[in-house]
Amino acid sequence: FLEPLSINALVDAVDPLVFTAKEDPYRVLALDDSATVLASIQKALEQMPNLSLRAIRQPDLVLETLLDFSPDVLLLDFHMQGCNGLEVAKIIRQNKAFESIPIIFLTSETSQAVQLEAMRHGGDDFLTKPISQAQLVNTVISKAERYRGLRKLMVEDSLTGLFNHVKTKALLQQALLQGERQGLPVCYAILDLDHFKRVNDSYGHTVGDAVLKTLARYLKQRLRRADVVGRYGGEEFVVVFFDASEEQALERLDSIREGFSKIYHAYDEGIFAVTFSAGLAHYPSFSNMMELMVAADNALYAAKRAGRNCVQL
Ligand code: GH3
Ligand code: MG
Ligand code: MG
Ligand code: MG
Repeated sequence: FLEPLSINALVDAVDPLVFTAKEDPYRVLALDDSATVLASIQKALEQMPNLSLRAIRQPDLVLETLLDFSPDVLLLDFHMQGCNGLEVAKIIRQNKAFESIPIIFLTSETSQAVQLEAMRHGGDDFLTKPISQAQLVNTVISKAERYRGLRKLMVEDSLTGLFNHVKTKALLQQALLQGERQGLPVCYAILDLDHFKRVNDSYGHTVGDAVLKTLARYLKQRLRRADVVGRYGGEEFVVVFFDASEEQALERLDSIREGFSKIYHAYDEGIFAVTFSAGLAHYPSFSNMMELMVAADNALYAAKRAGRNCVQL
């Protein structure tokens, strides 16, 4: 009979960095016309290992730097030569991509009226100069944390922590563009659990959910960093294999299929196993995203008809 694998051992083996990206420091953009102020900000923030700072002095660089650097928080000088921080904030907020980035004004204004005005124009907080190092660090980190959390919610599936449907599609598109630019193949797979309705009916929905989480963890564990794993919906998952030939992707996915089928899942009264079927399609054999997705779907359907627990091209 099959050797049961310990689910706990499996879970422990998962690299926690793959998706939570803890190594990715919070990015802080500072715009101030004073080199002295920027130097003191740098001095305060450089002691923090989880912060990465970019400092600029010209307001007209702010939009391109926001795009390029993708900061988690913006420190914005209130009074600049020939330019007002409020105006800069308004321009930033007009841009859909930056409508919720935290903006912290740096100001020597202590008047409440001015501070209220700043908040009304899209400021999230302000720090009064001279700024204490501790206050700067605390404010930056708390705002950046919150913003990262919000951004995560928008791209993550809450049950499994995998990328959600919307983000998965965006990442597939990105992988195809990159594949095209670099002349590299990309494979796209759609996975669907076999007879999953029966799992729910026999063991309950909560146990079904636990199976979905286990598959998510197992996929993350078995795939490379360059690959994308998402939950496409219900009990369907997708994988994007970057720079993988059809043979390579097929071999890896089939090995994952086999490995997963040997994991035992627990319910109140015992253990059981679950399998999945998968369809795989290859770029550039299918050269646009819609064609690639339809081809993978057809292959999945063929895998189901062929008896399930298999991968088809
Ligand atoms: P097949 O092998 O043909 O795919 O059979 P199936 O029963 O897996 O397929 P079907 O599409 O008929 O049913 C999918 C089931 O997956 C329906 C639903 O009960 C279950 N399901 C979908 N989303 C979730 C979820 O988030 N949690 C749980 N526990 N079950 C889910
Ligand atoms: Mg100034
Ligand atoms: Mg399904
Ligand atoms: Mg199914």
